Amino acid sequence: MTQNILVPDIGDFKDVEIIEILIKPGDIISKNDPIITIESDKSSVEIPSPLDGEIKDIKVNIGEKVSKGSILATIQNSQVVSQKEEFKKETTEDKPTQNKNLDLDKSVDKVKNVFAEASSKEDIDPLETNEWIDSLNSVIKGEGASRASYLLNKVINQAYKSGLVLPDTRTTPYINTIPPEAEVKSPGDQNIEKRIRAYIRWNAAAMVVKANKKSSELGGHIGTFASAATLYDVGMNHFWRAKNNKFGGDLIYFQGHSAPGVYARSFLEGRINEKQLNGFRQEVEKGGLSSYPHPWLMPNYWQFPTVSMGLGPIMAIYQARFTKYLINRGLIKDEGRKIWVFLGDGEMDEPESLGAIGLAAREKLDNLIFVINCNLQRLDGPVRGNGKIIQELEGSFRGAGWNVIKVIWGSYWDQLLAKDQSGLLIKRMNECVDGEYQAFKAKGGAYVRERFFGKYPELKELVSSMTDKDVWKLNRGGHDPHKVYAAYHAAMNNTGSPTVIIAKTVKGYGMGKSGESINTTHQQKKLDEEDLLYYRDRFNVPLTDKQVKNIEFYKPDENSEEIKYLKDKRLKLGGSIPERSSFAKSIKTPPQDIFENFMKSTGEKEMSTTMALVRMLTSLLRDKNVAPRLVPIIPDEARTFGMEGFFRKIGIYAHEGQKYEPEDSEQLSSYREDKSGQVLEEGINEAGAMSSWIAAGTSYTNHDIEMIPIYIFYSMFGFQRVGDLAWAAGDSQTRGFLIGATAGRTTLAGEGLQHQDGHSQLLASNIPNCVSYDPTFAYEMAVILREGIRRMHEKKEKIFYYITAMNENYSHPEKPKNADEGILKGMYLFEENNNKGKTRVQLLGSGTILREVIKAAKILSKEHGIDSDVWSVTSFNELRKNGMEIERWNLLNPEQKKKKSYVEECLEKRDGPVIAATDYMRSFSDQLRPYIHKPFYSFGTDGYGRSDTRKNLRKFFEVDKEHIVAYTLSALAKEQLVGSDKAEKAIKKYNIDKNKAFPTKL
Ligand SMILES: Cc1ncc(C[n+]2csc(CCOP(=O)(O)OP(=O)(O)O)c2C)c(N)n1
Ligand SMILES: [Mg+2]
Repeated sequence: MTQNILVPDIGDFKDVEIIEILIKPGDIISKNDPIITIESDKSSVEIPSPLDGEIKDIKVNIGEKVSKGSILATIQNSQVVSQKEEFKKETTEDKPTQNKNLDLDKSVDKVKNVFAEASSKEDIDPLETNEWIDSLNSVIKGEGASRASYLLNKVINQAYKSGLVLPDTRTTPYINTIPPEAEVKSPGDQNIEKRIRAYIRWNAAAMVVKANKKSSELGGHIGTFASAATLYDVGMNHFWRAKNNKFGGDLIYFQGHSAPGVYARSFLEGRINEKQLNGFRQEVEKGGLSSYPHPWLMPNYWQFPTVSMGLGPIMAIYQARFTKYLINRGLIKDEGRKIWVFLGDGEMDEPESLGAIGLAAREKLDNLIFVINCNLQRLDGPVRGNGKIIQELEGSFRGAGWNVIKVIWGSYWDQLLAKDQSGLLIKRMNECVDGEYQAFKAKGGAYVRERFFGKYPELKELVSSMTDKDVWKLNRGGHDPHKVYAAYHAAMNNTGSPTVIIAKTVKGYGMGKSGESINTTHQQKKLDEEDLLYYRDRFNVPLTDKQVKNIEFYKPDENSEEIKYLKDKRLKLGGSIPERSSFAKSIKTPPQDIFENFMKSTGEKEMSTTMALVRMLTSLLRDKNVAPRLVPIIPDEARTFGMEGFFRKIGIYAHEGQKYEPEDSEQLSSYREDKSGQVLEEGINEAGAMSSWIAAGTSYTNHDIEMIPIYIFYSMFGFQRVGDLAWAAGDSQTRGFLIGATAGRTTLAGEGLQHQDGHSQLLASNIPNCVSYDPTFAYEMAVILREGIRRMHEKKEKIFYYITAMNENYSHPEKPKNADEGILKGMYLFEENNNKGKTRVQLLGSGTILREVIKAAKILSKEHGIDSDVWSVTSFNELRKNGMEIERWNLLNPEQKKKKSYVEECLEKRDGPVIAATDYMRSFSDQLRPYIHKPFYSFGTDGYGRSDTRKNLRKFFEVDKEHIVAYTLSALAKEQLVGSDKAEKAIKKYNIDKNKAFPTKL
């Protein structure tokens, strides 16, 4: 049966132009294949075929206007499926997953005891209290933990119904989450592991001390790794699986300043040699080691730059989410890989650290494990002297929906806790604040006996048979490999939520008076002989006094038990960690003609470069190589940029699919969420979106699949907002596009000061491997975009692209002949104005202001008899880079024939002074000054933006055509190429107020 294909509901739009017809009679098409592209003044969108079949007739032509219900074509079909039915089909498939964690019976059944609470003054009937506790104990014993939890929840719900004010349950008592009876035991040989750990500790400290012997400028940290050694070792020996040809590998985000410990282990593994250790923090000569994890500097080793505190956690959360995205889109296998993230307790104060934990829980990222090393100290002093950081973090993470595992006390405490029938021990543990806990570890066993246990006679009695040394030995959980193993094991097996392990440790563990648990620990990088001898003895490192004094590294023989053990463990876990590699295949660059349409003039038709870009993306989605790899990332601005058509077309990623029928389900750009959706709609969250972009742009190494992330944002909320993440992206060798949309100080007219960006290009220029462009015309954008794909995703260059896109609609000319090379290098001759042929000027412009320059050139020519060459400068930043490099070469080769920068090549044979104008600060175009050996004037939008019309704003910032004309005449007068009266006249004619203050002062 032949049916009509109609224009579906396209929202508020009417009389929308057809810009592309993608089918012809006789084509056999499938349901949802795009058939026609329509474009309003804001966005373009493809109309999909509602059914499978053969196209019979096309009823419309390009340029024709259509509205809802217009007939587009006829099709001979099989079956029409209504959108509603489809929706139902999709949602019924996705049942919510069950939280398997509720099934605690197996482990908790073993718990013999529920710790008694200490009686307090408020307890008016302790006997009754005990009865309740006994009842609970007997349910746990007889019927298991699930039943006990069920009953308690019922009781609590009943209490809420009765209007009771219940106590705060964000936190649990200050004890380990996993009771000793439920701990899974480590299969490791603890004696060997202890020795290995001791050698790693020694070498980590030695490399810092040695570097600082050379020069105290080099710096480094000892105390951090000293506190975290066990946390890393247990992971390395038992949990972290490396990437190899059978498995994708776990991803480990190491805490930045614990790097010496990571190198020290690699040294024992034979991956790093002594010379390299001696080159710690000395990277200028080849072969040194980076201060911190920097993939840029150690590209085969480090994977994640973490040292800027707070970036590790947010990037890791989005890494875990992106891993699930790739799995749900069917691009990689689900191999149960985990993302482990090591963090300092001080670091958790960074807003970025906690800022995305809600997302991790909401998206059920059970592939994510945070380990927070709570050594209770940061750089200056205690993290929470007056409180308890562990409890605070527990509350935040539990509140957000994470699986929280506290590892507070080491095994030596187990017996004491078991013996304590009064509940006073937990009471004391709960009431002490971190400032006290820190002092306990700084001041020794006698002090702990007196200040901790001494508060209650019962507790003092509890430890009466222990020596001070024994009391001192009561260890913290994060230093106990058994406790750490049990926690890691539980984290590995948790499903349905992310896990955070909050481990209590001692900063500078083992450093003694030189730096154990004292406020200055963080800064300790020099140990004198006595300190070193103490450290050696503390961990039994088999070095002679002389070797210690020489600060020698210690590495046992290759055939030693320790080295064999350590290597065997890594072999069983699949290889080395950390290691950075990539086996991703290149993506073939789309053919030249994919952007053919954009090379032609748009005639009367006006559009913004943002619209043009979105159309290009739509074309890319038709390229079979590129389409599945595109990752459009948007922070709640799809409609601003005319991208809402993507929702229906490729879907919004949602790990649980869509559980509701969207309000606009009948519309062409309906808000369609899908488990295999392609768009990452991040909400109002630029830091998160940027983290997603980094995850996608490093997918080639972390997941061995090349992806093309395109993150589109208000340019003002780009580098300015998330500059440090952009820096980390460069370090990570992220490949992909950042699109600063609504760019320019005067194009986003009404939005005012906070929205109008006149500097993002300059911020982009700070990042060495960021290639940036400010195109004006659709064909420029097209050439740049295609080349970006070629350089990054086919040729795998270590660069990323920043392109500004505008929201001002205007018509676009045809691409001038042979412009491609210049577009990519940064400038090309757009047009020449040859009229009178006497006086000439070189006019440079970019972005929307190039159009003012073009208009100014016409005025200069027609009204003032000044000829000009108009240059479209697509990238002042790229030209600057080229200029610097050539200038340097020339200075270094004084006897050689001088090379010419590209700017020089373009301008040297052209007459007249050079005038540049952009929608950015003057420093943007000023970058070319050293390479232009002619009088040079730059005009820009220095100062705060403000609301007004584009015309008024350009006048205010003096970058409109009138100012360009007047200033050009004045510049020519200065060069004595025209009379100064001409310039004066123009200033009067255009009502330019000479007394107006410079815009930065307004
Ligand atoms: C954004 C940022 N600000 C400041 C620093 C400097 N810094 C490095 S380590 C550190 C203290 C870290 O304390 P914590 O997170 O508790 O780690 P610990 O060394 O105690 O394990 C500071 C302030 C940094 N690296 N990054
Ligand atoms: Mg700390």
